[in-house]
Amino acid sequence: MSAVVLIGAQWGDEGKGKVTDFLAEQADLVVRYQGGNNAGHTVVVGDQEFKLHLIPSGILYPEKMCLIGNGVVIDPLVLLKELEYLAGRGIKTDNLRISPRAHIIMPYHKKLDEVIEESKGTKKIGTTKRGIGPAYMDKAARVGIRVVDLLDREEFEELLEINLEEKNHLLTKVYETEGFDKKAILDEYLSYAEALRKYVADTSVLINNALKAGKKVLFEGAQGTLLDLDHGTYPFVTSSHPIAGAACIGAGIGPTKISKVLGIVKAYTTRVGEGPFPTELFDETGKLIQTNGNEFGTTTGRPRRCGWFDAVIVRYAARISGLTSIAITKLDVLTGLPVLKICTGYRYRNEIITEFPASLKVLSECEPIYEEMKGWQEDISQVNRYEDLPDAAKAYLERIRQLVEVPVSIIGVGTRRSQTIIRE
Ligand code: 2SA
Ligand code: GDP
Ligand code: MG
Repeated sequence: MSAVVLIGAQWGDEGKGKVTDFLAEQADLVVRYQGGNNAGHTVVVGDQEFKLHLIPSGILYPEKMCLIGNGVVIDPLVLLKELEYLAGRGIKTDNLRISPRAHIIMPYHKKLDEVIEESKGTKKIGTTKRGIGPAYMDKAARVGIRVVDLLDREEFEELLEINLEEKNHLLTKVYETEGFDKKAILDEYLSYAEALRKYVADTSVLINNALKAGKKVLFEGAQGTLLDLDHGTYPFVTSSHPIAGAACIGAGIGPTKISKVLGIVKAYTTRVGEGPFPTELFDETGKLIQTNGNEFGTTTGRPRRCGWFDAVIVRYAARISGLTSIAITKLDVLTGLPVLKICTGYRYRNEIITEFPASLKVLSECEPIYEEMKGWQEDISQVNRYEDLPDAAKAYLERIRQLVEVPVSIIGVGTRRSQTIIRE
């Protein structure tokens, strides 16, 4: 491993946090490159559970450098609270570095996220309301405020004034809600600037120097491929790029530096928020998977919609990110189900589609084509060698490998580090 990118190959919550933590043991640097505190990555160490939102899941190892790249949008208050939460639980955090080029989430971004969602009525996206979309909107509109600007009082004040003029107009006149007071934001954010200053460093330089010195870097994606702004189920997506290519832009490294891309894949499918989901289950099986898999949002607590494994979307993710291997997580959750279904393609009118369609109208008419597989009844949560898995579980994994055309290198059978099967 020199530079490995780890991404979600479905709609997020595949268990990226757990696998990042597991692989971080062999890494020197762990880097977040997109998204913000919409992400929720759960890591279980011994009998302790940690929920991380902005800080890379490598932070639980005291000797690893953890970097927040330029492609991440940072809510400074959330970051400071997360640092406090970790310190309170005995975790060393002075090995964190933040890019000066990362954009800042401002109070008006969070308010706009709320009012824009509300104004959409039945067409709402189901965002986490953390201000992620509006912050990336400002970045693209070239009016965003970056960490480096926050650290410069004069620059920050000027940018804040320009932004407030526009945002207060939008909030009060278009959305008919309250605007924001400049002085209050200025005081609040300047205090965050002082608290965060010591963590700010050119993360691109740190990563490239580390790679030159032969060190190992793990890039931790947030959300998942089908939530990608370009490649996801647009407009039901997030505003960043949770795919492997984004690691280059969001961390400041060249594509030639990436050696492997690991796709994290849940043994079934989940989605939180609105938007199409062809293999969604609305029956008792769906509820059972939700309960057994504890499928509730790590950030918002919202119940996650659950469904059968969809090979069309994972094969799509394999193509978009050039996956070199996959980790299949939460296999243990399927234990006890008599029959498992895998979606191998979609029936659209008189055609069979195996490539994920761009049109949501087409997608809404797609009927999943299922292949049935035998389930297993044995408890697999203590299995640590592939050979010791029940035959039916091995057959299920093998069928996924064939359909996705990518080798399975890691299998998750529980939340703990030890509940991980490695297959070379
Ligand atoms: P946003 O807030 O603008 O990024 O929302 C846009 C869509 O992206 C989805 N999204 C997510 N989907 C899965 N997991 C996410 N993180 C949390 C978790 C979610 C939670 O780990 O469980 O706690 O609810 C995440 N973040 C964003 C979101 O649901 C919208 O569909
Ligand atoms: P992420 O956003 O991809 O990091 O995933 P989340 O942390 O939001 O959600 C995944 C959940 O599944 C977390 O609660 C993990 O502790 C849990 N998890 C991860 N891998 C496994 C596994 O192999 N088996 C079980 N039962 N739970 C797992
Ligand atoms: Mg999550």
